[in-house]
Amino acid sequence: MSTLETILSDATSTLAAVQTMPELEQVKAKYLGKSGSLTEQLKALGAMSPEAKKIAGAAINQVKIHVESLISEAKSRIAKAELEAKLAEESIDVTMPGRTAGVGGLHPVTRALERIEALFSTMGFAVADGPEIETDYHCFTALNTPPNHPARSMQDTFYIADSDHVLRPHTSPVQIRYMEEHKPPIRIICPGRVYRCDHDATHSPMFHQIEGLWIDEGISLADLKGTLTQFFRSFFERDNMQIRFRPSFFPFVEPGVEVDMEWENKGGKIKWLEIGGAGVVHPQVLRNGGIDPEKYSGFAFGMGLDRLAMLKYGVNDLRLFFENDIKFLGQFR
Ligand code: 2U9
Repeated sequence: MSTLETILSDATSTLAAVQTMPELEQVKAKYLGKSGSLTEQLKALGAMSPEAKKIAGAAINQVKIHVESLISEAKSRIAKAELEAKLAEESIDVTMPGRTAGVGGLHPVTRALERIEALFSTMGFAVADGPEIETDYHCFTALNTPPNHPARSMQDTFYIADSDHVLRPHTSPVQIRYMEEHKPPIRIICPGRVYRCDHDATHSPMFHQIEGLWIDEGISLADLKGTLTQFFRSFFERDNMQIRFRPSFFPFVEPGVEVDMEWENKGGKIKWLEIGGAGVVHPQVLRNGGIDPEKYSGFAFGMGLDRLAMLKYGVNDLRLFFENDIKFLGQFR
């Protein structure tokens, strides 16, 4: 066998066995590299006569072309095998659960509020709102609590220096404004943020209240009792929950009542829980709102929305509602 034939048959079997790209590079260098066997053959042409050079050169080139095509065949074979191996290794497990997009949810206080609004709307109440920065008049004076009245300290709020504005300590000014602009019958609930100088596990300087007002001819304490009893039973889904009304004092109502509900604590013990305040709107407050107390009467009530949400969802620290911790909030989706 001539040298060229040996080179070709050697290259053919070597290239058929090559498995990886680095191996292929080595084999390529062995034949076509700087001191590869075919390169050496070509170099030897220089010492030949023109006649011999022509014949030998053509033969070497033919083998070179053949070897080059064997190399490119091996190259695509290896590339294909490598791709297949990679795909097999990276195979997708279609039984794996998908990655969900982080879906948000409503804040528990918002959820409680939406539920409360829905329940009161079935009883014919509309929702009203108003400014959080309020005049001293709408927060206190119109509600029968003139400057220096001792009841002001009960709801001490944040006063804005050198102005007659405060951060509202209750949503009652919303009812005053509503009365100024509407004639009875009036049937509204007023939810919203309110502010007081207080901060512990059950008090936050900002919290949420929901107040209500129903004014018409002949509205009495009996309507108040029926409305609130119905509301608490529906909200807590307890058809025979007992609601208790105890005499109390608030400057804007007469008579005034504290509202308690029957509540079973963790140990299964039934006790009374104070849940709001209410009363028949004071005649002077009606007059302040432009309503004739000789013709109309009404009741009003107030309760802490956050507290209702705490009881409904079993949350024991009010501050959790306002810390925006996703681990806490994520439980209410
Ligand atoms: C007008 C007339 C009367 C609203 C009332 C209460 C009693 C009351 C507290 C309950 C829990 C506030 O969040 S709380 O601390 N509220 O006790 N609120 S009567 O009376 C009004 C309101 C507006 C025009």
